[in-house]
Amino acid sequence: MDNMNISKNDEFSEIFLKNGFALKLLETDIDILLQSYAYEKGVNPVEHVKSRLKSYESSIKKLEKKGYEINSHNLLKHVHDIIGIRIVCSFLSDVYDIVNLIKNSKQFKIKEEKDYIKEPKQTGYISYHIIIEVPIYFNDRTEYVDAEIQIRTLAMDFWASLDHKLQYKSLGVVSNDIKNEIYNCSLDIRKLDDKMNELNDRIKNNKNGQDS
Ligand code: 0O2
Repeated sequence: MDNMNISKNDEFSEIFLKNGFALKLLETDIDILLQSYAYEKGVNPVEHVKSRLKSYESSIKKLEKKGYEINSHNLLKHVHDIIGIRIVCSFLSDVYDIVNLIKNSKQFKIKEEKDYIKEPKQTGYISYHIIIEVPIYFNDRTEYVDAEIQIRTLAMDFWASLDHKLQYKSLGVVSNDIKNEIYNCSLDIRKLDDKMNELNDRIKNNKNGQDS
């Protein structure tokens, strides 16, 4: 975000400015947390991390979609993912290891959790979401900014990225048949994740001489 374009007294601009600050802090915190974990364990369960600041337009669209009046109060109250960080892991068990890592880390204040792995959304969407509050120091006081961390496997990420284009944010009309087929693909994804997780467990056990 270009700070030079911020006009004082504009409540929306101030929200996005603070979110920009919080994102920078969070990116560093997450990076340090994940690197320290990989160093300690001797393996890296994370394939990649992606972060983004939701655009003003897309934040307003989200408020509209939820049926709220467009104002800064509603934006703060009802849009919790202006800051989004996505941690993509190799295996299903890695997702829960990273979830626990974040939950046990004292630096993050957890506001909400959504386990769409245990209970996928109607579309077939599978992922684990944690909403946290990021403290920022702004004009002599500490304030808290919401951020959404999505933790998922490569397979879940593959499905979600394509679903995003095909259906979730598509402007075209998607028939129920196609919706069902996309949903069925998510069941296949889940099966693959379970299988890969099982193979990973067997290989790990084999290292200890338990699988021949
Ligand atoms: P974008 O463009 O990805 O940022 P709520 O907590 O229910 O009041 P919210 O934030 O809608 O409100 O919660 P939810 O359902 O947990 O969704 C948050 C994000 O999860 C979405 O952000 C998507 O990124 C992702 N998501 C949720 N459902 C689906 C789905 O069916 N398909 C795909 N591909 N992604 C999904 P945005 O802002 O809606 O979209």
